[in-house]
Formats: sequence, C-alpha cells, structure tokens
Amino acid sequence: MSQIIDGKAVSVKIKNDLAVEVASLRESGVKPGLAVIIVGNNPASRVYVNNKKKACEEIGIYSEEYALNAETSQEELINLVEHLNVDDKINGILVQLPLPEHIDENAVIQAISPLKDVDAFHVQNVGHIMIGDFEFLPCTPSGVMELIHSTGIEVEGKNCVVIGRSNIVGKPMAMLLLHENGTVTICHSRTKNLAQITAGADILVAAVGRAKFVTADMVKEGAVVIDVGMNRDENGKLCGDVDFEAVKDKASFITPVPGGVGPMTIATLMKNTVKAAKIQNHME
Ligand code: BQF
Repeated sequence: MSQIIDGKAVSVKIKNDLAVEVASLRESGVKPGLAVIIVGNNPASRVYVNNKKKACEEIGIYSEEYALNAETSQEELINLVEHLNVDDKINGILVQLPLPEHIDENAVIQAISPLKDVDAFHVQNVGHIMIGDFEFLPCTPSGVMELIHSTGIEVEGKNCVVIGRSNIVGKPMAMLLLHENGTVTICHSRTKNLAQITAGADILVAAVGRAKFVTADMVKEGAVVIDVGMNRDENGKLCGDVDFEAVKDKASFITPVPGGVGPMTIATLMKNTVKAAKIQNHME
C-alpha cells in the first residue's frame, strides 16, 4: 500500500503563507497584480483560468482577465502583452496555452517581459533554469519538487525517470531533478524499452498526456510516482497518466488526479507573482 500525496493540502498551506506575506506587502504599499490572457473558448482553458483567478482572490493578489475572441490576431495579442509589460499595476503576465492555430505561441511568449514572466517560459528564464540560477521556477515542475520534498525522500543519487519532453513540463522537470543531484532519464514517444527504463525508477514523473499510460508493470516496488496528466477516461472522468488503482499498491507514494500536481501548479504561479512584485519593487 502506498501513501497518497495530498497536493491540495500542500497547496492550501502555501497559499495561506502567501496570503500572510501579501498582507504585509500591502502595508508597505506593494500590491501584487497578475494579468491573465485567454484567447478563444477552450473549455479546459476556461477552467484553468478560473482556478488562477480564484487563487489570486484567496491570497489578496489583484488580477485582471483579458478574454479575447478566437479570431484575435497575433499582432493584437502581442500589442496587449507589450501594454501590460509597462503597466505598473501588473507584476505578472500569464498567457493561457494553447493559443489558436493561427498564432505563433513562441512569438507571444518571447514578447512577455522576462521580469513579468511568471510561467518562466521566456528563453531568458529558461536559460536561468538551465544554469540553476532560479528567477522564476516553472510552475508544474516546481510544484512536483515540493510534493517530492513533502514525502521526506531525498532526490540525491536516486534514479529519476521523466516521461515526456515538453518545454512546459518534461524538460524543466528533468533539470530541477538534476539540480538536486538525481540521476535523470528523459523518456518520450521514440524511447525503446520504455517499461524497462521506468521500472528502474525510484522517482517516476509521468507527463505523457495519455490516460492510464503508466501501468503497474512499468513501476518499481516502492517507487515515488508523480502523475502530471490531466486526461478524460472512457467515461469522461478526469484521470491522470498513471493507472492509479493498479499502481497505488506498488508505489511508496503516489499523487492522485485530481488533487495532486494540479493545485501545486497554481500555488507556484501565485508564489512567482508575489516574487515578481517584490523584484519589481526592489525588495529582492
Ligand atoms: C486539481 C494544464 C494541461 C494543459 C494546460 C487543480 C488545475 C488542474 C487540476 C489547474 C493545467 C493543469 C493548468 C487541479 C492549470 C493544472 O485539483 O487536480 C488545478 O488549473 N491547472 C493550465 O493552466 O494549463 C494546462 C494542463
């Protein structure tokens, strides 16, 4: 039997601590502000944006939402970003991904001021992460690290396997594990003998984007299993990349979906927004 890592509970503690910090920042006249931009009407994106706005409210962070229609041009979107880059009420800018097909996501991300890039997707911040000089931590990988820390298990010297190589999760995830002296393997769709590699993992992070992809035979007895997936199963029910029911009897610790990594992604975003406000007000 494994212990279920309660990401929701860990995120609530982080948000409570941030609320205290934000209250004291306000006393010194600093009011953290986040701008959230959503383009089009992807229902999942709408849920994520609402989660982010709600977290801001809970903590006392000022937030603005820009809901643009699906036909918005890349130029209009970049104009908005450039306007927010110089808006003093705004410390963090978040462009909800994915963007509609006709917009070059990378062009938009690179238009965000690196000082306001609370998702840490700008190449300048990616570079900081690469050399271990952290400015903003990437939201989901940082949340995963906190969940691993909550188990009391050390990353140093462990075999860490990340399934998935996206710029948003897989690559920065591998880097954070490496910075803590894990021995890191990144697997992806072209990996041969995947099950054999994952079965050697002391710490397994699944960021594949396929429902119940990680089965019990792919997991080592006693492994820490972190599920980054957000999928719908055959009954339309929210589920992760890990076959939770089968794997939970083999893992020492496992994250559930929902209530695992997801809430931690939001908590890190809030941390980054408070940090951005402090940096922009010369307090850090
Ligand atoms: C929970 C995301 C895939 C692609 C783009 C809490 C969130 C999700 C789940 C959430 C995600 C996933 C976000 C839970 C933000 C995480 O209780 O389990 C919060 O809002 N997330 C996103 O902004 O973009 C995504 C997943």
